[in-house]
Amino acid sequence: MKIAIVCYPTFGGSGVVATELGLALAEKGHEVHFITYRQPVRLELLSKNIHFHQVDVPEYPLFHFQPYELALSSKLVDMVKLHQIELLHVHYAIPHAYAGYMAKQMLAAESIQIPMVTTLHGTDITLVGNHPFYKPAVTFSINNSDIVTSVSQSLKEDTLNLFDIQKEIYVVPNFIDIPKKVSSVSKCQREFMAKEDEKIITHVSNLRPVKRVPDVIEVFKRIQEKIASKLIIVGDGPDREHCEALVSKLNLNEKVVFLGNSNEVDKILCFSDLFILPSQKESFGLAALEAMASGVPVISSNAGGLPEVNIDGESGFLSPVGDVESMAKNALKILASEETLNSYKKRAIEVAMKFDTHKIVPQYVALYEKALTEVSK
Ligand code: GMT
Repeated sequence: MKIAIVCYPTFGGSGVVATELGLALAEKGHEVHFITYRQPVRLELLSKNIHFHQVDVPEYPLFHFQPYELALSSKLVDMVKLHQIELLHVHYAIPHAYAGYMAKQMLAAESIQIPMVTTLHGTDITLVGNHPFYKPAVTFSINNSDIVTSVSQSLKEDTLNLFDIQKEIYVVPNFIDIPKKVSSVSKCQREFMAKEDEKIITHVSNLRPVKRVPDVIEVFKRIQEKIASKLIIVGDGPDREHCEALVSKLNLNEKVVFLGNSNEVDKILCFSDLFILPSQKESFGLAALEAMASGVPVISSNAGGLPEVNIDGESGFLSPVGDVESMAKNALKILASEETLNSYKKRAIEVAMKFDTHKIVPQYVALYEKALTEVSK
């Protein structure tokens, strides 16, 4: 199959999932064309089956806002024709499903029928897409996609509750190539980060308010009162300054490290003992799955799709949003002894295996085939 993938190329779960999907499809022999404004972060190698086409939006002083959707839909039309692409898979409804629909219509006018699969990732539905400014366009784009998928059952339910949806929504969870991940780090260099007797607690996110990073710090404060430990915060975003100030206020400067954005998350997870994800909302929680796949148990909130990923009492624990006392108590339960920690680590990998690439990617391929059959009828 020749597939175009449209996504956000920056740090963030939806872009990561789209990129990993493209890589997995290419490995299976499909021809994958990434179409976006920058080469996706995790797309390091272009190969025979992987292509990248950059969407440029020329700056024109008359425009207060540069029209990215227009440039994207035109680029999609050109690339579909040039490379005989058979299917569009757009990740994140705004504005990708909208631009994809326009491209479909322009191509139909030239008698080229191409199906569009739209994958909903979370914030496109629960935070941004639900805003009255966008809602009619998001509803329209979902209803006019040939296939709609969501990354969790919880996100499917949110979508049906928040929008007037006439389409079937297929749940296809996020995934990770677990064997590849495990073999990607040969030696955990934990001595760079902590003393031998210290535990390493990690958080990875875009440090937006929805991630509740101050809760991570509050939970850590309670952990380090009982167990020698360090906290590593990976990622960057609007809450960083506020969180740095909180760390100073709580006198934790010696024990908390802000690493900023990193391409070495696997190396960091390799020497982590516990992962904290206390989000307000989380359609899936790819960061939690990545931690689990590296054998790191997860202390998380029970928001959105997190209970579908982090299984309470097995791969870690769930607590109500904002309940830092319960999160700290659960963390201490896991860290109680080496033996307990190791059993949670082992179970975290076992739970993560449900989301291995080789189990999930065939579900997308089956939906592509369904879309292609339906469009050719
Ligand atoms: O979490 C974010 O703010 C980034 C966002 C994105 O678009 O990348 O993540 C969403 O999609 C991820 C991949 O499907 C999910 O794992 C995240 O749970 C989801 N974030 C939220 O729902 C807040």
